[in-house]
Amino acid sequence: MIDGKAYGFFLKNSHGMEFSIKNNIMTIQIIGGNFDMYFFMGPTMDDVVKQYYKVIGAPALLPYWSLGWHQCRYGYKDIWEVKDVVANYKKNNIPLDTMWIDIDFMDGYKDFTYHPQKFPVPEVKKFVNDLKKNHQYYVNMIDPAISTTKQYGPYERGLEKDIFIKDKYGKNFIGEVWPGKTVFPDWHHPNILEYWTNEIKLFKDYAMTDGNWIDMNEAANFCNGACDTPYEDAPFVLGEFNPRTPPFAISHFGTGKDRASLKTKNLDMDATYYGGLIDYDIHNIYGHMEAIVTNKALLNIDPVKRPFLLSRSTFPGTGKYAAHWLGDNHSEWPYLYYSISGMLNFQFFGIPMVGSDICGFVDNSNEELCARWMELGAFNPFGRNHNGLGYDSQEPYVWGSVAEASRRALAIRYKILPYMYTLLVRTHTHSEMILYSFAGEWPNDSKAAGIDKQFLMGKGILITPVIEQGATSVTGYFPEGIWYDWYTHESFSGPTMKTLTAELVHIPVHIRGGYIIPTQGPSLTVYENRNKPFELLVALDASKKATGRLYLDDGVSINVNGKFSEIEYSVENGTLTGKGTYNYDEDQKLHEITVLGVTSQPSKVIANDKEVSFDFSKNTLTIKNLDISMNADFTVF
Ligand code: MIG
Repeated sequence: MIDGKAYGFFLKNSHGMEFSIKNNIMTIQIIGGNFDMYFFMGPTMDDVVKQYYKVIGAPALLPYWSLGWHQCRYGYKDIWEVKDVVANYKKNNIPLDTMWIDIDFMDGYKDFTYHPQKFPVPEVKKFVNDLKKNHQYYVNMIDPAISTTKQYGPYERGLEKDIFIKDKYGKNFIGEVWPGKTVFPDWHHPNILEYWTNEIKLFKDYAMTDGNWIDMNEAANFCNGACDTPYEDAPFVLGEFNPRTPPFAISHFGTGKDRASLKTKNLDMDATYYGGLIDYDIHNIYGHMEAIVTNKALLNIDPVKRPFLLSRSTFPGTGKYAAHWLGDNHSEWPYLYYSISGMLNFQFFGIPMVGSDICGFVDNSNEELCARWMELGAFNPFGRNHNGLGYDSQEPYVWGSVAEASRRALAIRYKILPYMYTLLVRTHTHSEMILYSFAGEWPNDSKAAGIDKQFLMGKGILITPVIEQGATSVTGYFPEGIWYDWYTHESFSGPTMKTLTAELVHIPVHIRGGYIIPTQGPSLTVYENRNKPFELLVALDASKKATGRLYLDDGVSINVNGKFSEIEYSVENGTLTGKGTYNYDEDQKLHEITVLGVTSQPSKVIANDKEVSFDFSKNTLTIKNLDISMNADFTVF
């Protein structure tokens, strides 16, 4: 940002590179490829993002259910423990849409297998059926590396198709990952899609998954280069290009003198892909290519439904194929804080469906941290509690206060799901974002520019999380406009700094004057939520105006065949209107409208030509028991 104007630049290059900033000068050192640069001239942050998405591709159309709550951990010991987790969520009245299983389900950590004792297929099948009955979902993990165990189908079939990455000598490149010695699929191979589709299909025949998680796809390797042909790096010779000794050592596992060789925990730089490509040139797109191939494989298997993928490694454009989580964080307060800027960055990067490992991955979490993290987590676009191997359980019901904090914050999330889903779809259709930063939204407000502890969900809801240990209040900045407390509907005007009390189970949330938020529920699953009547929360600005919108479709089809509705709401001159195009047949009706910021009591309220009863107190007008169709225009004044 310069003088309130936003601009961006994108260097499209898959080579190793290093950026450094010293004395306000940025130096970029790249070890190969083209100098393919784009400049985006804004002038708003939203424009820059739109311009960038135009180059890299807009985010994927994701299923509605993926906005529900997700639970995961590394280290669930068997399928019975996983079932208990689902049951405990229900017992504690905490919403849960999707249950995840990490590599623990695998037999010897081999992809596409289930452990015969701990995760026997018939039990997993029953688990999946029970989830289906409750309209809940199941996602599990696929790592790229394929075990070289003899008689292991995915390996044997891959050998037959000859689709693994080769080493310098032309034989399959051997690394090591969780299952021991492995080979790596070559995503550039013309037969890879057929191979990968078949493996995933066979795997899904054991137990149907609703999505997959692709991890370790940097590609990570436990050896430094090939395990079977290790070598020492030779010194760089001027005038001779050798991928094993690049002319400039970018920072890799260390900086300065400690920079490691690029093969460290990696493939060899001369590991070779189809057509002679070497890892030196395309290392950085390994995960991106896996996301593309896996997305296509899921579509081959089910051409109707929107694929849901979560990828650890990403590249510009990956958002078109997968969501992302911020990777292995620690169960410590600073990581709660960093997760905010992490999520905001990924809005710009084209993967707006993003979240952190809620309550923390590495180390034991604790009651206070986990309560605060669940509160903020409720406003992560991708909301998933995830824990590392061997650490204390941290599901939200483990501590009473965390359960309560989760129920309260997730009640808001589920209530605003129609609003969030509209945001999610518009990332795909209009290159918009889900979360917005203060810097982008108030470019001419110098105080807003420095705010990295608060953010907006859409443009109408402001989140002020507590991210400090021991705090029972939080000071936030509220830019120009009217701000309404989510819970009490009390309002105040910005710009102002405000200290808000926030007991352990409370996260401050404000509605921005000028916005109309469509809501439903809250319930404990997305499915139940969608079977609840709609309400509108109208927050008037100083000129007594407000706008909002709602997008509706079946939430799962990749091609909705024109069956969607888009409604624009607006309040002007004391009249609320809903106008739209209606091609999705919505059963639920609009039952309630709450208008915040009404200064005098109206003498009567007329909804679609009929006089209706209302309540008025403390500048809030509430109209209940309405029965307005979601499939037609309406007027209320
Ligand atoms: O080396 O699959 O980032 O989320 O739980 C660990 C086990 C491999 C790393 C992922 C993490 C996941 C874990 N994986």
